[in-house]
Amino acid sequence: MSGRLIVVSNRIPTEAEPSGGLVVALHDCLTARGGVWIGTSGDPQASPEPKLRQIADGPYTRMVFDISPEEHEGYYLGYANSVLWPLFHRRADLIDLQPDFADHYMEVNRRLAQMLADFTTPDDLIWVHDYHFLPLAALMREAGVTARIGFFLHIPFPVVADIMALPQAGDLKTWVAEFDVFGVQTQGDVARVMAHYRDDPGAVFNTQGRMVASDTGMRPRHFPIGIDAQEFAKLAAREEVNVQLGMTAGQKLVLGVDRLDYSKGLRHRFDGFATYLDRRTPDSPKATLLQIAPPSREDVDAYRDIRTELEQTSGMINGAHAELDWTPIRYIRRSVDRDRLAGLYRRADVAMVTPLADGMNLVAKEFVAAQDPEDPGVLILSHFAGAAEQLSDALLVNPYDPQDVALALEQALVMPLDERKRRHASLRDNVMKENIGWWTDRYLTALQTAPAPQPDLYVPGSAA
Ligand code: ADQ
Repeated sequence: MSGRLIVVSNRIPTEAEPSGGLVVALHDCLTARGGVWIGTSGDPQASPEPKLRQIADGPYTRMVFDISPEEHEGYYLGYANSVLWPLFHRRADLIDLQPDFADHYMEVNRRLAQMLADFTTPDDLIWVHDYHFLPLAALMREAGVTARIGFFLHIPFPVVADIMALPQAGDLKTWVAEFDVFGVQTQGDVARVMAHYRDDPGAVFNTQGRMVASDTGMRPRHFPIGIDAQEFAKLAAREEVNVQLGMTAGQKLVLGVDRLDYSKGLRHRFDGFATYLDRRTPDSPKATLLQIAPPSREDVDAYRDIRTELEQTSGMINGAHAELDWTPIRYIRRSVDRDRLAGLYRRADVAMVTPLADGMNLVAKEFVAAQDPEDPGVLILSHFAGAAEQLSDALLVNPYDPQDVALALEQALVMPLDERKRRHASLRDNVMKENIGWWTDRYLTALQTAPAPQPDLYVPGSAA
């Protein structure tokens, strides 16, 4: 590759040696290839200058740009997290449509597009991450960028009916089509991207049924994101000894680990666990659900109520079922550091990963990597997590149905060792092979070998 790799994401790591799966993967990839990582500074400025500022140099360069406090409200809290996030997670009922949200979103993207046009050369490879920057390729093309531009969507792509709730539904077609590679997590996402163009004479489908937006040649492709599984497995084996939970012998540990977000289905999970408790017989194992869920995005209205709702629900369930030596639900709002988390995964008998919608869900993969292959725990996984496409040997559940969740929990808690080992071996095989290095290489190869960008903008509804 002759040009530089340029990664764009809303946040960029500020520490010299960053932690966390995706961030580490991009850090390693940029360290090996050289390049630039660009994101917002996280420090809103009254009058942001249209300039990229270098904040660190080394094997690769980190650059930031400022946004104003109003743009933080409108672009980040508003359009990205109060419109696109709920819409893409099948919660169109939660979207908050305010006209200045879209204006600020476009303004931030337009300013960044111009900064990138001034900064990049035609040989560079530009890799844009996530829903904060959907219009970036279209705006960069307008600003004269001819380099290859790829996109990766970390969250699910919505169904057409939900997209219609977006006032910019037509624009979304152009935004997506202008990327040379539009990467999504799953085959289901690819199908939903294609459905978005199905009735559009401006889009054509090749003989394999793959979509090619006529003017641009863009292809949606799936790239299921992975984790650094080897590393995580080592960490978990080392840390298990440090986990002290104060549980009595014979009690089983059921673990939930999530950001506090309505898409993660926590209240439904508690309902499923309560149904398990209601169905218990005297012989059933005593299980404690340890749910770790630190609050996130508390500035967004839709996030404030979940916390209270969960505290009330867990309080009611404990009130009905707790005994002197047993608290059925332990709900922890503090964040847990990575080492401890790895040890907890290893110690857990069951993990409940039951989102109502999720691009992938890395917790499911971390749990699998952390298990002792000779005595593994059981993964209960929602059909609606992207990870379900790869991890089909988990116990797959419908998170909306508390009976289904309770039955899976009963099955998991008494599953014989040979079945646990068989299921885990298959899951582990996938998590180890399709790891984060595999994902980065696969994506960048696709972008490097994508057909050269076409100069014309895709116009929805216009036949080629
Ligand atoms: P997230 O919604 O943040 O990411 P997820 O993939 O579940 O979701 O987790 C990200 C990371 O945060 C994991 O490494 C996990 O260990 C950590 N984490 C989560 N809860 C934690 C807690 N309570 N304490 C400490 N650490 C915690 C988005 C998409 C996902 C997609 C990822 C990557 O929403 O669907 O899998 O990007 O593409």
